[in-house]
Amino acid sequence: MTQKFTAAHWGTYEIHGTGEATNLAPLPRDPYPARIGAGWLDAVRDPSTRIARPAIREGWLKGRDRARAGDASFVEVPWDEALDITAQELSRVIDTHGNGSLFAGSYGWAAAGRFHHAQSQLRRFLNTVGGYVGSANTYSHAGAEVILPYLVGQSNRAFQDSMTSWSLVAEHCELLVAFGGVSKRAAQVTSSGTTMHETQDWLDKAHANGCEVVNISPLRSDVADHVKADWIAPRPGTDCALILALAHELFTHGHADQGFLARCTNGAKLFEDYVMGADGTAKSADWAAEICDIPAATIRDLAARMARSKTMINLSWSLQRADHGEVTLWAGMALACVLGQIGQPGTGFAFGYGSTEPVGRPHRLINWPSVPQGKNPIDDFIPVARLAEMLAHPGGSYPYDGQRKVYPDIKMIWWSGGNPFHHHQDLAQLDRLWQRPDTIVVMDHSWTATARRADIVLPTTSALERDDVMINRRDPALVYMSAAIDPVGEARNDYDIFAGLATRMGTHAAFMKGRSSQDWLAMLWDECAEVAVQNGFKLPTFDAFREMGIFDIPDTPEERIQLQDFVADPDRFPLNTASGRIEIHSAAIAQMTLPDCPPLPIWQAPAEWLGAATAGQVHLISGQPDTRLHAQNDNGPTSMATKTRGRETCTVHPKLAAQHGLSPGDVILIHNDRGACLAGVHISDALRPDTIALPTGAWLDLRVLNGTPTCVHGNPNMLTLDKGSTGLSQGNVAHTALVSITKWDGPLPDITVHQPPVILPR
Ligand SMILES: Nc1nc2c(c(=O)[nH]1)N[C@H]1C(S)=C(S)[C@@H](COP(=O)(O)OP(=O)(O)OC[C@H]3O[C@@H](n4cnc5c(=O)[nH]c(N)nc54)[C@H](O)[C@@H]3O)O[C@H]1N2
Ligand SMILES: Nc1nc2c(c(=O)[nH]1)N[C@H]1C(S)=C(S)[C@@H](COP(=O)(O)OP(=O)(O)OC[C@H]3O[C@@H](n4cnc5c(=O)[nH]c(N)nc54)[C@H](O)[C@@H]3O)O[C@H]1N2
Ligand SMILES: [Mo]
Repeated sequence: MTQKFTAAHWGTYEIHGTGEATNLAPLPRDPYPARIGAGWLDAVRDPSTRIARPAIREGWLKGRDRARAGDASFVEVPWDEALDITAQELSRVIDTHGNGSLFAGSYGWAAAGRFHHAQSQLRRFLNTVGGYVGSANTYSHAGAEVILPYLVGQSNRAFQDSMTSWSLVAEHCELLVAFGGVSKRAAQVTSSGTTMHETQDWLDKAHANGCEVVNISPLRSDVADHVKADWIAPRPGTDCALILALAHELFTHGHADQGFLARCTNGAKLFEDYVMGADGTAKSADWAAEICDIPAATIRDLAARMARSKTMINLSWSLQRADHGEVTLWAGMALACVLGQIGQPGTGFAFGYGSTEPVGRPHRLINWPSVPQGKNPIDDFIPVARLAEMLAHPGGSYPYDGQRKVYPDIKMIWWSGGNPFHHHQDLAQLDRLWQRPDTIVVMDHSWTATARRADIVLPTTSALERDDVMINRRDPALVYMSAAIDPVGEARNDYDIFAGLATRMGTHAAFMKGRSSQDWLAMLWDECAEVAVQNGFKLPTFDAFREMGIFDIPDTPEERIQLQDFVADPDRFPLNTASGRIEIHSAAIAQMTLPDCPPLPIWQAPAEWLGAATAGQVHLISGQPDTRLHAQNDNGPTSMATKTRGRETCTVHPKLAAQHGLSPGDVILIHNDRGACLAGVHISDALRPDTIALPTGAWLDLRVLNGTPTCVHGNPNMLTLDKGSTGLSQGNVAHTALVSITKWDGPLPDITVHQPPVILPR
């Protein structure tokens, strides 16, 4: 029997077991298999969290009410009836209010396969019925997506693709200054799948080769202990001030590379003037020491080390998921320009080493085809994280990327393959605004907090229940994903659900093009074969690929040095920016006259930070979880094993624990004006005493306790701030939040979100 495989955003697995899979084993070639994978199969097979049959919220079915509380009852209906009701409602909304009242941004990570990609299928379908209002950019790095074209004339995607290769960092870099660290935790994940995890391996190689690592982060664990990084822990959200002070030191001691600044940048003199104090304040080490709450000597020492070393400055993506986050990114790039090491092997500037696995991978990139989505006749969209504001202010106007946009009036929301009641900030507010549309359709395989707040719930298969292909331009292998288990309950593939809806909407031919899913896979493979030939190699036949499971692309190693040509000859290879240079000053951004996004990277205090905290407040870091992908697999054994008394575990410094009389295993209430959550206590000195760390992804289990909306399970987005990072990108600011903590001595409320909702028979 030939070995079968499957893949997820966190890795590729051998399917073990006869008939239904009994185990998913990481590939032997993978040096650092993801911890996340161990909980996958059990999470997906868990009957209490799977949506077994189509379900309609009782209140909506009986009287079209909008009381979408997380504890609503649902009525199960047969597929035909569910599809009839959905199609009728979709037609009603389109006929009465137009397609511009249908929001289907549907942001989220869904599954890794190329064909059964939830959002692509949704968009393909809706494009056949007149379109929808979409969303632009990502929760991951909206700030970078919008600002990078102004700074370097490249999209974020192109910038990620051209990032200097890890192999060159390992070989040449003497000092890796890592803002937000480089963690094995976040590097478990690759959008669209991966056959290996190498980031930690590369970091280990750099370390073994004598590269010193400086971890600038509130958490020591953002760099693995054995790398022996120096740890500098500024107040969260103050990196921009630290970066400016490092530049100030370089200018002051004649260590600025004025030649590089003159040749390769625009506006360097304005930046130098600002840093040196033209506005009345020198951005000195002493100045930043106050803001960042670290010793001035540490800043001076770091600047001196950077000046005498081959230095790479890396910013993790987290730094721009914060108030004014894109400005911090800009400052980081400006600092790298002052140092003048951009365009050289293993030094300069990087964005996102460690934030996902493939960033900086020394492999050739191949642009594989994807399933065509068709064209959306509606050109309206919102910046992805402005969801709640859109629901609150139909007709309201706001700035975005140099434009003034107007929020649409949304009557229907359709979400497939994402979980806004995981990913959005200030969930109590979203919960209130979620009651506004007439109708909400959710497609998912599990009873997520979002599915529980839908009117129509259509159960999909998970990636383990269908054949698909992992074809990812950043990976050196292609994987045929075989079904590992039978569909759970009456779950259907997203594609088949839309096929049923398209029949009812009269767009069956346009949506399906007469093809089954297997036909689409074969067609995709044929298109891939053409791309392979253009790239100088041959793919096996589709049947042979299905048999072999993994196809290793030949000759994939390829090293890159970001901006190498440009730096070597800026006149011959100008950047696609207004000046043709790296823009340390941007006239285009100046013209936008945004109060919160100046034309230079300058320090602005964030909306919430420790420098303006009231007594007792601490900063909340809610980074990505080690044991799951966002909220996926939270119900599985790997995630559950790290909970404390069933709740998400929050890391608290011993000093803070002492102040509050906390012991390991206690439960705390974390609260602010927006809401609260309960979390278990883990005590560790590996973070700043005035900072707590609560990973994202505990399924929202919302109650009102003592008058306050409270997640009894530990979802940090009860506490985070929902605002645009600036009027430029409108990115989310998940890492900008002040909270207070109190020991919880009351009875512990049950966690019910891993149990199914009340299901009524038809
Ligand atoms: N506080 C805080 N919040 C954050 C962040 C943070 O750092 N801090 N990070 C943000 C970031 S960067 C991101 S990317 C977001 C992530 O937010 P999301 O991507 O929305 O989170 P997931 O839990 O991955 O949601 C994916 C959903 O798709 C479903 N799914 C899986 N397979 C299929 C399928 O085949 N079909 C369908 N229809 N559904 C499927 C899963 O069950 C799951 O519910 O969170 C953001 N939120
Ligand atoms: N295991 C796992 N890995 C993942 C994901 C997952 O869900 N699980 N999600 C993936 C996705 S969608 C994304 S977008 C990436 C995100 O990748 P990142 O943005 O790199 O991940 P985070 O965990 O949000 O943040 C990394 C670290 O930044 C630090 N940090 C937070 N605020 C500040 C600050 O103000 N200054 C400094 N210097 N450091 C700060 C925190 O200590 C945090 O541990 O992760 C990906 N990887
Ligand atoms: Mo993300």
